[in-house]
Amino acid sequence: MNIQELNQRFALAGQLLFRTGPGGLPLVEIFNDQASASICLMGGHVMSWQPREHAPVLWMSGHSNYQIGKAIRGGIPICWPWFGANAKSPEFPAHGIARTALWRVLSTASIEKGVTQLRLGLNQTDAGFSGWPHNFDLELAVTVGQSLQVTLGIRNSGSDSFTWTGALHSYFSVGHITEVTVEGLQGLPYTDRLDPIIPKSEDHSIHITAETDRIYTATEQACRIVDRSLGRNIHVEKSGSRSTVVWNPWVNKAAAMADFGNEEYPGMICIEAANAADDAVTLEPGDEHKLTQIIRVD
Ligand code: TA6
Repeated sequence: MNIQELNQRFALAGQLLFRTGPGGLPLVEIFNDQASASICLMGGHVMSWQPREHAPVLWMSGHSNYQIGKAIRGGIPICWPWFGANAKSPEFPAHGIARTALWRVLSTASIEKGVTQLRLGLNQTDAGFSGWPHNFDLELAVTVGQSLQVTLGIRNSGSDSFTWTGALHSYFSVGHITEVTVEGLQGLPYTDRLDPIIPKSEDHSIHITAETDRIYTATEQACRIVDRSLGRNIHVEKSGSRSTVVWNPWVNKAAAMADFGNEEYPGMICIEAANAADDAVTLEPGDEHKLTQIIRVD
């Protein structure tokens, strides 16, 4: 469906419309009494969310690619059906196939005063990737209001079981990373992906002063990003997720990524609702799993 057909079928007057964005990518623009947001149909990718009376909450690189088949740098990439590199086939795209595929619009709705919901779908035909030979149905529900709720539903629509890992790989905008702490994960074990041999833990909130890439497993704990320079808290709750990933690339890794500005790393932190490593999820035929992240600011 082209933009005109999408608007004819799914636009909501004064609340939701479709337009062509950077690189010619199809975007959904949502603006209601409580917030505004933009979502790219390529990747089912929430690119921005800004509740009224707050500065933008999600971070986006000024150097991101915007073309079909290339991941967008920032917002909320959907990593599925594997998190990180594919262990068996390292030549497969990092973080899976969902974030670079074109998703279908399933529905748009004003679900209560000032809250707008968009539902998108992706199946194995849409994704067109022979390297993942399983029938699946993904459904993404994005609910935009004073909070942002993103739910990825995964259904095994095939006749064989499959095991997946994945994440809602959320990039948050912060004033300066050295003025930020992350509450909620203190005392919990994590794998330091820069030094993965032995599990680590720390008994205080996270304060980032170098490249940080951590996977906390077996936890359903909510997190709070305390941003002293912007004078705000970003609350990150989750369900259907047993892993939380915390990432900042810092100087060298940022410089090594063409779609990440060398001076951009102080302005962001990733807190990801995931199922990674030992938290991989196996779905029998007909099984369904929902992975949800709920974000709010005060
Ligand atoms: O979630 C953290 C991480 O796995 C890092 O290791 C880094 O690779 C980051 O994701 C970004 O991955 P990408 O494939 O989007 O460049």
